[in-house]
Amino acid sequence: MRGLTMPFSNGFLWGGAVAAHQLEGGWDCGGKGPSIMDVTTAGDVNTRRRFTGEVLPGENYPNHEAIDFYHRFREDIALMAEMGFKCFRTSIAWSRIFPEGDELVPNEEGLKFYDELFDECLAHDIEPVVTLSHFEMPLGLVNKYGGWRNRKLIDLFTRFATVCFERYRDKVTYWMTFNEINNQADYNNDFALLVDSGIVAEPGENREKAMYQAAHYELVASAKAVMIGHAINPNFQIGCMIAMCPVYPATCKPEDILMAHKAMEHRYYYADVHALGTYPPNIIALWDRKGYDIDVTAEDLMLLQEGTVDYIGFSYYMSFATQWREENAHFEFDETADLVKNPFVKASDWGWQIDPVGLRYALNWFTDRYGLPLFIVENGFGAYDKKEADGSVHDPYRVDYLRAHIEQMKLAVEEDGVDLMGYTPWGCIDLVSAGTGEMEKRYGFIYVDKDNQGNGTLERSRKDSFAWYQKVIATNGEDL
Ligand code: BGP
Repeated sequence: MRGLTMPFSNGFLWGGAVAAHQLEGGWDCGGKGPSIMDVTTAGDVNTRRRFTGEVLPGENYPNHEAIDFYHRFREDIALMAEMGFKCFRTSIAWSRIFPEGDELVPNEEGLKFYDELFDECLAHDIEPVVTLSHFEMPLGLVNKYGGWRNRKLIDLFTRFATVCFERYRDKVTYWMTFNEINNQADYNNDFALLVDSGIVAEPGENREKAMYQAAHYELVASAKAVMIGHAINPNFQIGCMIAMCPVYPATCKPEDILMAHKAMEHRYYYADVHALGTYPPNIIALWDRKGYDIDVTAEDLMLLQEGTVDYIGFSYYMSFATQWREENAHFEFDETADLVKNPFVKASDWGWQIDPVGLRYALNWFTDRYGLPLFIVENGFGAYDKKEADGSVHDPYRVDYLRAHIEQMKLAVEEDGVDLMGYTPWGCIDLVSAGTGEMEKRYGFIYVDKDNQGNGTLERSRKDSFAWYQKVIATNGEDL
């Protein structure tokens, strides 16, 4: 039994998280093929990025070089080790392994890169935590197959997953299948649909239906991957990855309460399928009401039941609030139309509402619903940092954010009995923002000298938060 003064177990996975396309660079090195992110431009604080489908001259593609982790990972892993990381969450770039996505034979040079990376982690006693698909499917799969609209993707993904599981069976124990699979619940958003499903919506296409179909194929592919992974190594822990933004009702008006409930169903049914192995009745009812004939076979349903996940990985940055609109007869949640500002919380420069208590709420919500171990695989504060003349970066706002969230995490474990496996703050080293493509939306403990235009030496340095997080890990979360 854990004592009350020690909320986190000895094996608690303190670490940090990144994703291949946001830090590796080397976009055409080592036989890698282009991914969807390699043909997506930078945006800015107000805009999402734009998919151009090919590399156009004169455009800024921030992922091409990113922070050049591909060539500098040894130096970076040494810094993570200095902070005391127990684990490091990254992803495998699918198009390093299968450059076009549908080859029969994987690219050995790509596989070798991850061998070296994982070996480097293990040499420092850092456990790699690996996401198979993090926003960057091979572009070839979008061009040839229409992305996850196509059932063939299930086999292509499981081929990729099998190769990774077999190759790294003795190096990696913790896996996740699809990063933030539920972002596509916001299907009117081009970027969300692209990065989750590789869908570039055609004019007049029913985006909602396309999303449900694509997500179904992904959920089946994930279930198959879980089964394959467990057969390859029964010790594998294979989780899903959910973007958790709890949706609160703006008031206690009954319709607002119901609206928030419906919004939660809409955003998180993906987790139900991953964890419980079945579709909740509200989704089936919605498909019926709208006449959506989704391709779901009896075999699919069996696979979903057999391939449920071992744990719930999730990101938590912010909470949402919603209010019912009278014209919304079916209580359908639309992230553009139905979000309202929460007057009780502050927001970051990018408008992300800062709500540490929401993390405790999320931990409780997942636990009550699924009873599975939880892993907070992203959390963090994107902010503008200023490098002083002497090279230091003072980022007390980042420490404040993380401290407040860890405090809530502690309460969830101590007072609510949540089974928490680990905590990996996002962007532990500055990297390219997924949403905007900016470098200057920084999350790191490690500063990287590069700006939004791509200028800078790429030199790494320690921010104030570096020493703070080092202390947090050394004291197993006691000294915040
Ligand atoms: C999550 C993604 C990450 C990431 C993070 C921060 O949605 O899984 O890839 O980047 O959010 O978002 P952003 O980079 O847009 O600030």
